[in-house]
Amino acid sequence: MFCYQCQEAAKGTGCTIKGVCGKDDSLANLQDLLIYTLKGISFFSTKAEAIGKRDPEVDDFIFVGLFNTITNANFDKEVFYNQIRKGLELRDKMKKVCEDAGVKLENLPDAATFTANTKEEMEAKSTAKEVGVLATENEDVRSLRELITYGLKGMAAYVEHASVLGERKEEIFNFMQTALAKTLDDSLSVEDLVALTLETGKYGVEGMALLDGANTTAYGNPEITEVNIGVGTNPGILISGHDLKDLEQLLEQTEGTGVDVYTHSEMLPGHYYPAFKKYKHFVGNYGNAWWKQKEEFESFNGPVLFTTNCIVPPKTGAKYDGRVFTTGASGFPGWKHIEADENGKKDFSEIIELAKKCEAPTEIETGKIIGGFAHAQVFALADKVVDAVKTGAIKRFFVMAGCDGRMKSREYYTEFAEKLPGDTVILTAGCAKYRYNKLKLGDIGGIPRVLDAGQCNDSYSLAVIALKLKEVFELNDINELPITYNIAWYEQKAVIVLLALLYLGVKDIHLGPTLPAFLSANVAKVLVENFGIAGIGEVDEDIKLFLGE
Ligand code: FSO
Ligand code: SF4
Repeated sequence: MFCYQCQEAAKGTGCTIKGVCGKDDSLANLQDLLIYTLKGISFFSTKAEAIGKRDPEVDDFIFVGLFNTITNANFDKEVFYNQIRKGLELRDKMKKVCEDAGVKLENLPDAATFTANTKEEMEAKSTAKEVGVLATENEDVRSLRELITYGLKGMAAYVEHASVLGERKEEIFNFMQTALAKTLDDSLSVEDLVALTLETGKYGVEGMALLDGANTTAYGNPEITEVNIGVGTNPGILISGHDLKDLEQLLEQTEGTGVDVYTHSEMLPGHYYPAFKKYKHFVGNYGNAWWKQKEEFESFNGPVLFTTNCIVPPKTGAKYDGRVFTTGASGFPGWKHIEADENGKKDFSEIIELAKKCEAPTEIETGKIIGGFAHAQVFALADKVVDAVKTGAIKRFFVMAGCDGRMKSREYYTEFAEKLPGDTVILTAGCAKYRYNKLKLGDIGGIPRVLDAGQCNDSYSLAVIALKLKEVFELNDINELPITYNIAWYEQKAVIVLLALLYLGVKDIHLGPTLPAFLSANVAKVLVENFGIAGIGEVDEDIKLFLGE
């Protein structure tokens, strides 16, 4: 195996024996083979699309397949055998569509022609040199191909969530397939791939906008909300991940059953949506970011439902092992996976029955956290915010969106938030917020000093807010605003958020706790020279630097 797609890549270069995430060698290889299969499908589907013969089944298959391979999403090898088998059938179907339409097919790459019918054949192929990341010998081309692929993975997650809510955009699907096919094309230069990287950011913005529209149309605009972090006396179900449709169905099905619902990690922003406020049994948020789950699932006492990524493999004998369920793109061997029926309906009754037999959660903290500052809510407060900037009550905003993770070096973000002067405001989204959302940082004239827009995809809101401020202050460039970007990353959704910000013209983003292992020296140089991307340093020095002191 060779994997360097997330921030925890071993030794800062790549996992080669076993993933720090818990993914083993053969699972990593199968994930590579699935991506390789998706590229093969895209080779034909882009040609079919060009002659007006697109197939929505391909769109779905591509985004689900990409999503399956996001860090911590799916550890179930059976899922990958199945996906590769289905993918090869779909690839050959699209090949036939091209042939029947008389499309000239020549110089077919191996991804478009290989066969693997049995699990053994798939495993053998998955270790072949041409399949993995290291198949691309030129380090810069490899770096850019992977940067694009990881961006597409993040984009895939967002369009999948939008799609279950009925919002789809062919233009985005076409781009995803075109970009995948281009990663097979040896004739593209480094410059071509840099351009494709920025185009990936463009479609990242579109994907996040699509999901924002889907979420807010279905559930209303997030609004200022106090979320309880203590517990009640009923047994509960803990829901994690990002899929709001799953949250909706779980809330509907648990109503009146005596079972409460709590959010974990990235599902916290579910509380900010008006549509979910009517559920009295939607009690609060339990715990912190994804990586604390080993302890927190134990003390939660009830069942857990994973709707997307962020699974940490349990320790052998973990008390909660028998009460975890997955759905959507997530999966783990031995944990029951709940499928949707043909109408998208999921039956959570088994989880609810199990919950009834469990004890209520053990309280691990008490109090409230505040959030719900997505674009509409911030626009509603615009006068107040603009006034505070004009009077100097707010000197600077710090966008600290992104991810949390288990590395000790992430303590930087807590210290950074604590040491920021009182006339600064943190804008956040994603699970990065857990590093400082329970600190008592106070407010500025009623505006909390930490404004949480929501999930990682709601970083889109932060961009919309920045663009609005640029307009209000009549500036020519988004970079003239008093906003500093100090972003934490972990997995591939953060990659698409980063590419989206670059596409929007945001400069001088600081990225930590470490720079991606998949950036070659030359690609990193391009990002530094053109966009001012930098890492992080020591808290005190960084704050001085950002405040221009
Ligand atoms: Fe995972 Fe966090 Fe939202 Fe990231 S919980 S790490 S960018 O924020 O994706 O899923
Ligand atoms: Fe390593 Fe991250 Fe890849 Fe897991 S996803 S194998 S931790 S680089």
